[in-house]
Amino acid sequence: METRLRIAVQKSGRLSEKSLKIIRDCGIKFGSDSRLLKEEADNFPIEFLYLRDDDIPRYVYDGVADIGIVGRNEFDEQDLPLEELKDLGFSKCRLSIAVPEGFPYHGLKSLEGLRIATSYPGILAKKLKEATVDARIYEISGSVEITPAIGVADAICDLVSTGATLASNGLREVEAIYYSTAIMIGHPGLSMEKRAILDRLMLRVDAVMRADDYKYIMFNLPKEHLDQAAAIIGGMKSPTVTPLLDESWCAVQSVVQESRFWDVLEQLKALGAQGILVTAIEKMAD
Ligand code: PRT
Ligand code: ZN
Repeated sequence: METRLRIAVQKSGRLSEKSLKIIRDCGIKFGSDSRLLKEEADNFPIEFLYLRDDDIPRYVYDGVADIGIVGRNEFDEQDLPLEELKDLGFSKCRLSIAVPEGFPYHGLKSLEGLRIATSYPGILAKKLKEATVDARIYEISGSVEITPAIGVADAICDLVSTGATLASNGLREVEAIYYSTAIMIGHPGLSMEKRAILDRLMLRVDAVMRADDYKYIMFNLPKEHLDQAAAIIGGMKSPTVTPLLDESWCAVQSVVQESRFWDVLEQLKALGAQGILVTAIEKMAD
């Protein structure tokens, strides 16, 4: 039987769609029928296990799955000896302390002796210990944000992305203690065959992620400004330069980091660049 790498992804929730998208962007075809527990890809030796996110680190640890995609928060909370393969960057959130409106908060010390409700007792306890704050941690698996109102806790420590949930429960976010994104984790003792499949997958994941970080840019420029333009663009390689009929001009093509894109565009305009075209890059490998 052909060896397949087994990847655990969240069955349904905040991580599901983006986890599957990144695999699909790698050119791997599958049905993604989330009613299934297990599914094989058509054109790559991997199979999917659709699970609850909380269960993913454990399944990878036990070797039921070989790799998995999970929030860093879940991975650190469970603190299992797994390999972190890649930060995938999506599903950003933070774990924050929030208190009822009117609570006088002046740093973690304000929580001394109080009750804090959270689903992340491990991460919170570590942070409180570092700050030498002695508080009582109430572990709660869901709806942490309602606990102050019903008198169960004085403050909470919960995941936040927009902050809307806290606001609608009359809570104020006072301190972020931890930041999370989705990560790919792996079983540390994969067989040689599985490791080889993983390497092939990671090459593709890297190419997809790198492409997302860059734009392809093309423009015409007076030749005399070519050196300055190359310096502005920076990047991995010198740009591709093509002569134009008008000999005092040339056409330039290059890749530009997404984060610097607007800056670069303005500076090129100021140099006299014309006909600037920008396109997304689908894949990019070294
Ligand atoms: O059913 P299953 O157990 O698989 O899913 P789940 O309900 O436990 O997890 P899910 O899908 O809610 O979250 C999965 C992962 O997404 C988390 O482990 C985080 O890594 C990440 N993530 C990103 C978030 C959020 N953003 C987030 N905002 N997880 C939860 N929230 C919750 C938060 O707990 C709070 O209730 O959303 C609410 C706050 O959101 P805002 O936008 O109002 O601030
Ligand atoms: Zn969960």
